[in-house]
Amino acid sequence: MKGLLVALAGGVGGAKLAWGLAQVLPPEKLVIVVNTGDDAVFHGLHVSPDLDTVMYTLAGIVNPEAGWGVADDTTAALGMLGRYGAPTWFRLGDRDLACHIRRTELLGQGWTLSQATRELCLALGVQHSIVPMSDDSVRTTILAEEGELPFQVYFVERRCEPPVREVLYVGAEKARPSPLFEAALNEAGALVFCPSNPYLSIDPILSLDRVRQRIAGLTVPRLAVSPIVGGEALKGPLAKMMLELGEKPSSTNIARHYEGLCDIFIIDDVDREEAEEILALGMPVEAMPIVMRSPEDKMELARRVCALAGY
Ligand code: FO1
Repeated sequence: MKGLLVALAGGVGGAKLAWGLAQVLPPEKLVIVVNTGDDAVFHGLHVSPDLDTVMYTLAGIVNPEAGWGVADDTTAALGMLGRYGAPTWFRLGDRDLACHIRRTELLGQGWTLSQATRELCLALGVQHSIVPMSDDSVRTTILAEEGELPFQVYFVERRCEPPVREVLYVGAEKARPSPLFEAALNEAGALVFCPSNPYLSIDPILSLDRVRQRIAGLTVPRLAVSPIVGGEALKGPLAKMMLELGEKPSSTNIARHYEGLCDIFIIDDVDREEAEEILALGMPVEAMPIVMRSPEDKMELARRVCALAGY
């Protein structure tokens, strides 16, 4: 009997593959471990953007245009908050706000983030396990030329414009993986790095106490799907960030990032010419269409990932 397929995810690209995997694998075979380095407090509410993006996507209520937030949401509450003088650059919709209010209430009653996430997911009918990477606080912080910026300030308020010098994961070295992440690592039959931004979504997970060593020591198939296609990021600031950090945006450089942690590297057909260089890093390469536009694209990529992982 195969163990769990453990998917590491964050952001919109990660949520898309997570959705595909959830169509292909039953709930008892899949654990989606999600970045919480992006979490922030707005209007006194604990917002977990990446957890919510995966939860809304699996629940079928995500805003399809943005890839985050709830479909057909309105912003009446945000409008009123603005009238009261609160900052409104972080666009929290009315339906979305309910999630943050409920989460904040549960956390205030002593629930862990893992417990609160399970409660919210069950309420939305999500059967698959969506697990925060940690119940402890980790805050991704951008060290820009002008100084340190909290992640959402950099990402949303400043639209990823400040050039990045370094990405910090404040609190990560002391943060323990969540109990279900820990258990999933013990029972893993395969590990998948979703096509998420390595710096913003995957590295916060890898920087948790002993997680990188645990993944380096896994003997089950470990696969990564490149978030770069033809030198461009599928979404978000990854290509710009790579240039600012002194790396050419390419699948090869993403593969280098996962050296020692990944056994099979999946690239898009258009990047086939990079296969040899990636293979030289010790990672066999599989080329296939990895741009997920339709539900069929997501399921097909998930099926191929599962087949390569032996599922
Ligand atoms: N992203 C934006 O670009 N602008 C927003 O105003 C914004 C609001 C927002 C509200 C709730 C939520 O769960 C996510 C939201 N996001 C927004 C997305 C989010 O900040 C990023 O996609 C992730 O943190 C990066 O993975």
